[in-house]
Amino acid sequence: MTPYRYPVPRAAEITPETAWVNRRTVLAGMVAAGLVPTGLRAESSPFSTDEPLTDPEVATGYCNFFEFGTGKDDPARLAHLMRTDPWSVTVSGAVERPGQIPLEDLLAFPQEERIYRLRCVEAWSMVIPWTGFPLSRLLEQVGPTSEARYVEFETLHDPQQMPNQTSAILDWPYREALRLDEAMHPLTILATGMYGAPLPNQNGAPLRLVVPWKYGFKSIKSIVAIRLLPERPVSSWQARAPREYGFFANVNPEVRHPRWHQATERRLHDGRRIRTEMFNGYGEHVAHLYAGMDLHQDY
Ligand SMILES: Nc1nc2c(c(=O)[nH]1)N[C@H]1C(S)=C(S)[C@@H](COP(=O)(O)O)O[C@H]1N2
Ligand SMILES: [Mo]
Repeated sequence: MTPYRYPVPRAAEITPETAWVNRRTVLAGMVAAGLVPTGLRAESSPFSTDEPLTDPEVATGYCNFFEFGTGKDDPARLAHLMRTDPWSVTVSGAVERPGQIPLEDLLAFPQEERIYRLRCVEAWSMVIPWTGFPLSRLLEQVGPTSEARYVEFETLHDPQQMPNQTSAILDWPYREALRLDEAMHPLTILATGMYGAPLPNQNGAPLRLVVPWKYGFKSIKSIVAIRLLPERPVSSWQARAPREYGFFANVNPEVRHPRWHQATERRLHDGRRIRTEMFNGYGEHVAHLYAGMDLHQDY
């Protein structure tokens, strides 16, 4: 398969297979015609990789979003059940200005395009052009107090819209967290779109975290709550299997996961197996955050 290259192919070149492909094709057409919302007209970033992009049909069809099922195609089939409008994010805890922020206010922040590698702990990876804004932009607006050390995120919790939340596979809602300095790092973004179009539901619409030097499970989808905390919280994956999922979850080829080697990864767009890089290749930007830490201990 030839590597996918931006911009997206003309709608006529894509064979619609299912309803969700159809919707995405329509979006691609809208992008080409300049009809996407102005909030998604993004500046590109020096943080972007110039590696070939993953085909959008792969990135939107092969997903992990356990709220809709554990199969890779469950999210694409079922995520239309989630209502993303209206949407808001509640910010609470150790902040000067807590409150409920409507999605529209977040879309009004200047949006940038960031082409990032996404490395799943299951040892596959993709290259995705996200649209979004630095999480620091939002945190500066709400003003962390001197107590704030960690930032916790929570996904929507509503089994009516997320059918697999009736299962006990995770302690819902899905929760993730970062240390405050990781959250403030300029590589850390809240994504509102991908491939120049609004985020498809299965990829975490309308707002998801993207932390490219960490395993994919840190990049929590469909965020409804953000809490600033003095103490380190326990994430959903840590609670489920603490030996398998550490708090930091930095991509590290030297620390193996009990079920998957982390030394190599499979690029989903061409099936190529490549060597995994420390911090997913973002070490020059983030290694200093972990100076003096034993990353075998703090995995
Ligand atoms: N709420 C929520 N966020 C989630 C997940 C999930 O199951 N639920 N899966 C995570 C995992 S394991 C990965 S690899 C990425 C996958 O993102 P993608 O499907 O957009 O590629 O989302 C992460 N965010
Ligand atoms: Mo993952």
